[in-house]
Amino acid sequence: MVPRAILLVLSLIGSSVLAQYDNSTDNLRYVDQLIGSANGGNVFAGATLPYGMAKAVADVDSESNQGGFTTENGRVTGFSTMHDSGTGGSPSLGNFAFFPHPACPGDDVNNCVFPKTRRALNYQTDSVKATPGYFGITLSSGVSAEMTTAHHTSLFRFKFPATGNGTNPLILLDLTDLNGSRQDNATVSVDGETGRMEGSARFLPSFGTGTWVGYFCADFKGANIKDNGIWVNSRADANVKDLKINRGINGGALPGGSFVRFSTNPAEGVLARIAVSLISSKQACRSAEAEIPDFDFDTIHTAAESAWREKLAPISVSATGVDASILTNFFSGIYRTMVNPQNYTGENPKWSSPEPYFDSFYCLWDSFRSQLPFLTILDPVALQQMIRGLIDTYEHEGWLPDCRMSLCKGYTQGGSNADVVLADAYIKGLSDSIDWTKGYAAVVKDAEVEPYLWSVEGRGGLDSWKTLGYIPTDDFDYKGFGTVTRSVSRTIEYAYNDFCIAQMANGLGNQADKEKYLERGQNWKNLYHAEQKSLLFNGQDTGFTGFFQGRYANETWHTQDPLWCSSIDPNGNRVCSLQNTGQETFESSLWEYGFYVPGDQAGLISLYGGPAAFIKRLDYLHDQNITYIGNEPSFLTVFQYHYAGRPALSALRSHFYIPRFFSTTHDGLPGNDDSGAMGSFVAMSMMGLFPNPGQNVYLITPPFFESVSIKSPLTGKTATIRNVNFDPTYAAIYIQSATLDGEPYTENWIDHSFFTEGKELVLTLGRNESSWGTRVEDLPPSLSEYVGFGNGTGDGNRTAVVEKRLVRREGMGRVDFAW
Ligand SMILES: *[C@@H]1O[C@H](CO)[C@@H](O)[C@H](O)[C@H]1NC(C)=O
Ligand SMILES: *[C@@H]1O[C@H](CO)[C@@H](O)[C@H](O)[C@H]1NC(C)=O
Ligand SMILES: *[C@@H]1O[C@H](CO)[C@@H](O)[C@H](O)[C@H]1NC(C)=O
Ligand SMILES: *[C@@H]1O[C@H](CO)[C@@H](O)[C@H](O)[C@H]1NC(C)=O
Ligand SMILES: *[C@@H]1O[C@H](CO)[C@@H](O)[C@H](O)[C@H]1NC(C)=O
Ligand SMILES: *[C@@H]1O[C@H](CO)[C@@H](O)[C@H](O)[C@H]1NC(C)=O
Ligand SMILES: *[C@@H]1O[C@H](CO)[C@@H](O)[C@H](O)[C@H]1NC(C)=O
Ligand SMILES: *[C@@H]1O[C@H](CO)[C@@H](O)[C@H](O)[C@H]1NC(C)=O
Ligand SMILES: *[C@@H]1O[C@H](CO)[C@@H](O)[C@H](O)[C@H]1NC(C)=O
Ligand SMILES: CC(=O)N[C@H]1CO[C@H](CO)[C@@H](O)[C@@H]1O
Repeated sequence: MVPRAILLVLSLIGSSVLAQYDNSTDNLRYVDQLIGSANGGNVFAGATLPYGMAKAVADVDSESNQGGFTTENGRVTGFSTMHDSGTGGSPSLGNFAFFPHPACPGDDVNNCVFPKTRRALNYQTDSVKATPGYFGITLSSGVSAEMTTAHHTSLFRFKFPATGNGTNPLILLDLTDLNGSRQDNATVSVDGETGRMEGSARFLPSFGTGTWVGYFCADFKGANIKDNGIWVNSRADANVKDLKINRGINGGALPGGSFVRFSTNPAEGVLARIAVSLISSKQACRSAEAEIPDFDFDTIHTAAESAWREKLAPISVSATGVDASILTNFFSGIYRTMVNPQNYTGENPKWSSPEPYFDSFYCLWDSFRSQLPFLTILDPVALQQMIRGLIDTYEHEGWLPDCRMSLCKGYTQGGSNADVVLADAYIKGLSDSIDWTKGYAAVVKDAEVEPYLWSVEGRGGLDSWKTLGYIPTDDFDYKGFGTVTRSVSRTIEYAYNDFCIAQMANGLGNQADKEKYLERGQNWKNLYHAEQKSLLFNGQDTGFTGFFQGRYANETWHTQDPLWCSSIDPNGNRVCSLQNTGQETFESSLWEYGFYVPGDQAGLISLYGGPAAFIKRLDYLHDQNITYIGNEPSFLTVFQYHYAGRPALSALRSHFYIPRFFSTTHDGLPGNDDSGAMGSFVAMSMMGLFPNPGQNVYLITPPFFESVSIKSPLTGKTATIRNVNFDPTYAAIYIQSATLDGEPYTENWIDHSFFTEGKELVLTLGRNESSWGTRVEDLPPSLSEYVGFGNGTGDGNRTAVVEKRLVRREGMGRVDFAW
């Protein structure tokens, strides 16, 4: 891909220059928003605040315009204010676009091109500039557009070619979204004198049910208004100030909106301010006036930049010796973890509540694995608000969401993974301002009560779950409805969900629930088919026996090839997602789901024949490309070597994937960023502590930097991981020994108190795998005992090990029991 201006700037910052900024907290210069803006990364590349509702960017008509702008094959159709980042499926949001025309031929407003499909223009490739809080681009018409945002409000600066006054530039506003989902009765009214535009329209969510209504308020400044009015299809009229428009009957929404023309063309450009609201256009106007009162572009831009600088400030890395692209990869990944979800506090029309409200959880199935755990470390205040919002959603809508966007219920992909999100925050000690009693009731409801529509909340098949201990392939479920597929992946995700609930029950002192959910947490065992073999598609035996398999209600086995829906499945037409003809595994294979037992890796290792056989199988999964690092179920598999006593292989594997599959080019992501999930994978892998979400466990690998420090925003204490013998060529990536606060440390994992208590972990590296972190007593907690771990280790004194951990965890106030 052609590097954009920002990449050129970064490459100019040579390592000699970098060295003097080693400990600087200005990490912003390493953020490249265009990473993942092409090749299906679907990243939002524009201007926004952290978790901002206003997200301004140029929208293009490329097929993959999910994030609005992409650098591949698109012409600019407008500049809209609401976006999501990294999502798959239909393009999300893209509401209320502006489009600038330098003039209407013959000065006749009807000669300007209004409909989106016809007005699209190419842009000057080298004009694209994207930095935190800013996006700029120049169209082939010569109009340059710059944009910055406050929380609900975008400010655009359009500079028209200097053709002199009298050419009457025009800005139109389009009642549209990216996917043309507008429903009937959208409205816009223009104030003839001031040019203020107010209106609203109803839209469809991009991966969910129902509809939602967005409101806006737009004002203009900097040039004299000549006239204004409304337009429908290709005709416009300055004498008409109010429009109420139908969807139309021909597929896409009938084009319509408003316009304003200017009689002057100042060199400083025309400013267009637009705020959005989900409550009313009056509320949008109030936000606009409060957030951007003076239309002062530079002030708003600087404030946005500062907000981002502050978010990235707690983390600092030593840049010594490492390529600038490593830093860019890291900080850009971190940046993307705070673009979505979006903070819609004060904008929720569905219920009134003093609780915060976040939206664009798109979806928790993606973000529970490392994005939300990462925010527990870097932005716990925000995560706490998100959790409160999720619990409040349960309070008012009856269920925790699995996926939620634009105030609507999104589709559930597997388990009720909000359970993992809540458990993760709970065991890591997130604030008491979270009502954990209610939070616990919410996860228990997921486990106990089947919703009528488990396609969008909770779980299906709960009768079978409670009686048979698995979701049968031919489940008879008359109580609730959803796509009756994915019986294997749902079973093993439900099992982990219950394991997480058991941990919360334990912390809350509910012994009976702890036992009950611990038991259900082992339901994954019911789908283990010990005789199941796996042949490659050429008929050759993979050599592995024993896989999860679908099972009928009569307890006989269903048959799905363990490699179907894997990344080497040669059948490109296989249906593997949420379609009703889908398989028993969601977006992945029996092979990969075969590792998804996060709470009982020791039990799984035994089932697969002990640590050596487990490693062999895990290697095969990666080496044969069965897993696909571009989809989230792969994340944990990179680090699962830790549980088999080979932490060195996790380090090796993470370097296998990064940067090979995650580079700093526009097409540098292996799949949809999924709201920052991929970004968090990169960030946590590179910082050397990867979470097993839902447990108080981070698996230790050497950071990609000589050192990484993170100041806990909650305690103000700074945790540091330092590599001794750091090798920027990454030949020495094996931990030989470690100390924690100066004391020898042999466990290959660490808990969250590392961050909150500001500890120091020093890792001494070498070029060869060592015995560090390999003994049974060094392994992370697991429900079952580790057995078969060879001489002198498997018989370690478990009681002593457990006691040691209990003592260590006292500071947390809540003890998890997972061993
Ligand atoms: C931080 O960087 C500055 C400038 O290079 C240097 O003078 C200072 O000693 C560094 N501070 C620490 C704590 O490393
Ligand atoms: C157009 O008019 C505005 C306001 O009178 C003035 O500031 C600007 O310089 C003029 N632009 C040109 C290109 O003449
Ligand atoms: C549009 O307005 C009509 C007439 O008031 C009403 O019947 C219809 O339900 C409205 N449709 C939408 C999507 O708001
Ligand atoms: C979310 O928005 C509310 C209301 O504007 C604000 O009070 C809160 O601090 C915001 N949360 C975050 C994490 O920015
Ligand atoms: C079990 O159920 C499956 C699916 O309905 C059916 O094909 C199979 O014949 C049944 N087997 C027995 C032994 O009942
Ligand atoms: C796996 O994929 C990589 C490219 O991503 C390729 O180089 C390698 O040969 C593949 N391995 C197998 C066994 O197909
Ligand atoms: C370390 O590994 C290298 C090859 O990677 C090998 O040549 C060397 O002998 C090893 N050193 C030790 C001490 O095992
Ligand atoms: C354990 O030690 C015995 C005797 O030294 C040896 O034969 C066996 O292979 C060892 N087992 C493992 C798993 O290392
Ligand atoms: C194991 O450790 C516990 C706690 O330190 C101790 O009470 C017990 O005696 C030990 N057992 C053996 C067999 O050494
Ligand atoms: C009206 C419209 O553009 N609909 C599109 C929404 O997105 C889906 C998936 O990308 C398309 O299939 C629709 O055509």
